Amino acid sequence: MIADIHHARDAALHEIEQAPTLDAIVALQARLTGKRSELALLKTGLGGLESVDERREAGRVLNEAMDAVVEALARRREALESEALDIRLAAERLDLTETIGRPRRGHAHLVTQAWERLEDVFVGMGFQVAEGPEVETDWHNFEALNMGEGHPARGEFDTLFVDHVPPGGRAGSTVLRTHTSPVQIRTMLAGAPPIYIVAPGRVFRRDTPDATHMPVFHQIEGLVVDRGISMAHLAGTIDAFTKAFFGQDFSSRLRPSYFPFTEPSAEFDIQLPNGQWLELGGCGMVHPAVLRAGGIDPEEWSGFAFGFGIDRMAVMRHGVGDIREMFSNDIRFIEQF
Ligand code: FA5
Repeated sequence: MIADIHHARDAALHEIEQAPTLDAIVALQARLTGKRSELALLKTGLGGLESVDERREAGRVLNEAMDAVVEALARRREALESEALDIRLAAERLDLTETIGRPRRGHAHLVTQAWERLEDVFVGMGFQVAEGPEVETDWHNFEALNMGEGHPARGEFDTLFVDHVPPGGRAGSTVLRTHTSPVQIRTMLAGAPPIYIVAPGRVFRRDTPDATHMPVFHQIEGLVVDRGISMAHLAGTIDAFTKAFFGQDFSSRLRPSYFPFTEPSAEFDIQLPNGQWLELGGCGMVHPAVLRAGGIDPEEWSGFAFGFGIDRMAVMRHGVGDIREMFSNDIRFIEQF
């Protein structure tokens, strides 16, 4: 009897040791510890033993054997559970070192980069940064800039109007600013000369998008008002700026032009190292009527102003073929800069 019990116990322990899965353990538990298990059947045979001592001894060994089986089942279940957990953790593991080792950082948009660099260059030349609103009055955007109502130059700016009538104003007198030049007026009215400011900002025109035009684009305005300012100061400033912003292999030229708010006026072009010319903006000596609109006496003060397209500068600086590329939000393009 004792030998049978040991045999049954050893066979059970061996099976448990070999159990490959948790499901197998569940099945073994029923088979090795249930009512029809070999040990349970041996128990029913206890009554057949002759002496009380023999029965007691066999009963003790049987209980020990059952305890050993139950304990072995628990141990094997625990081992299999921890194995399963390891496997799941390995499968769900995120390799954080992939991002830590090679971080994918974003960067500022090309136009923002150019905008910030322009500010840096001009601040380095002693200018302060000013700003004005994108929704402007007709007066600041046109009238004070020597473009009264019906002035033909207004036709140059394909204006977007805002459906807003200010108190005491008239319909059609609120516009999306067509250029940054109204900041000239706001700056002059806000303080007294000497004035050395640049004003970068977003401007709007009903222009059809093409390789060099966008309906929403960016300009940087410059305004200097001081005693004895001449065209030579303007030319020198633009030359210094061109070299600082684009590099020594870029050159610039001024072409005679016309703007109602400057007299004389010029167009400012720059030349790429490959020889191609691009118009970047307009400039000139601030018109006396504009100084007066800004509350400044033209007999005492003179000044120059310029307004450049920031988007076109970014295009030039990076050799982008088409201005629209910068606003297509194509990550393959944007990531190159
Ligand atoms: C002006 O807007 C004047 N306010 C500039 C100025 C300021 C002259 C101060 C004199 C004194 P213009 O319309 O030419 O000028 O525009 C200036 C520059 O803005 C252009 O040379 C060009 O670089 C850029 N620009 C104009 N229209 C667009 C457009 N649709 N898309 C992108 N850039 C443009």
